[in-house]
Amino acid sequence: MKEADTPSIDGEKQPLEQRMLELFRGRNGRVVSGEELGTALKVSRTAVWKHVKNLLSQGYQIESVPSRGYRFLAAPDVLTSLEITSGLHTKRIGCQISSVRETESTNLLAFRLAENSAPDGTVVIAEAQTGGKGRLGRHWESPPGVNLYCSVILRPPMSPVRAPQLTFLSAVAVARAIEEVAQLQPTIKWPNDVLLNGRKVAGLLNEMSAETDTIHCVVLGIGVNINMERGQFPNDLRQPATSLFLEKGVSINRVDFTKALLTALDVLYEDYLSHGFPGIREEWLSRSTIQGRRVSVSFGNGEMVGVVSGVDNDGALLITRGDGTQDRVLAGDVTVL
Ligand code: BT5
Repeated sequence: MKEADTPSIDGEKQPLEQRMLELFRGRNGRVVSGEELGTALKVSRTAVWKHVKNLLSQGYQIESVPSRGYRFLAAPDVLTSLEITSGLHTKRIGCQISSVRETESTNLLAFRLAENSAPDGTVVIAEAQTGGKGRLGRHWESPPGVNLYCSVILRPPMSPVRAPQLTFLSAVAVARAIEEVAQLQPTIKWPNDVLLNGRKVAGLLNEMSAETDTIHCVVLGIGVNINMERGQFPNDLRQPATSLFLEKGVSINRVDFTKALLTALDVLYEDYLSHGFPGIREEWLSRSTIQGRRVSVSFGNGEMVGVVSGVDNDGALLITRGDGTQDRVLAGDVTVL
């Protein structure tokens, strides 16, 4: 599971090992003989052992019981494509999953895969990022083994001007996954923060490759702090941050969270392709903390103060100023006053 020079989907051996895992799991910890595995998977007993060794090298705990076979003990707490694909029933999102131990940024890796024709719905996941990206060249803290760093390649057949709507789609998907897996109530702050009790638990960085009227691909970059502990956050964050673990008080299974997120993205993306933005905008607004609030928005070289009166069809924030005039803001940082 190392990142190759030319990125590729790490799935060649996967279907067989996936079926092997499913067989083991169906036995609930009982011993399965090598012969039975070989017959079910249509491979020799030597090949069975080779695949068991592969699973062991990925951190699965499988006991060899002399003269009887193998007993599955536990799956590793790692975000491998093997673990995530097992039991994932999505139509498009996660049709291919590439998981790596470490990369500079999953968004960069996703663009490299997209250049090599990775299909709509391809997902890239890393256990750690050495150069995780926020917006405007900012850094995203990405320690190994505790969080989720993923990027989803989308190729929606639509005009590039609609691409900002997909940030709303990913924010709603993250919020739904948090509710489902951690039973917590997140809120969303325009344009790309998901918060728990006012602290940032997830950030979104959507990037696009496009020509005037055609999208080549949009990469939805999603970082969620899952089991990050207080001491793992740097002191100089722009706003208070948290993790699902810190809010909930118990650690959250990262594989379950990732599956819930990919499922939510899949449902929302299908809905978006068939019915457009209105449903997503409505859900986003219902989860937003800034509707009707007086805010200051800073962007590039300026600042604007006013009351948030909504979000338009392009995903722009609508700000009503003191004199009643309305402005549209497409990018910036919002502070509630
Ligand atoms: C974001 O930017 O919130 C977008 C973050 C996107 C990260 C994902 S991870 C997978 C994919 N691959 C990437 O390389 N990126 C995406 P922004 O709104 O600019 O917020 C960045 C600011 O959040 C930083 O300047 C810090 O102050 C703060 N920050 C950094 N790491 C954080 C963390 N883990 N949790 C909360 N806040 C953090």
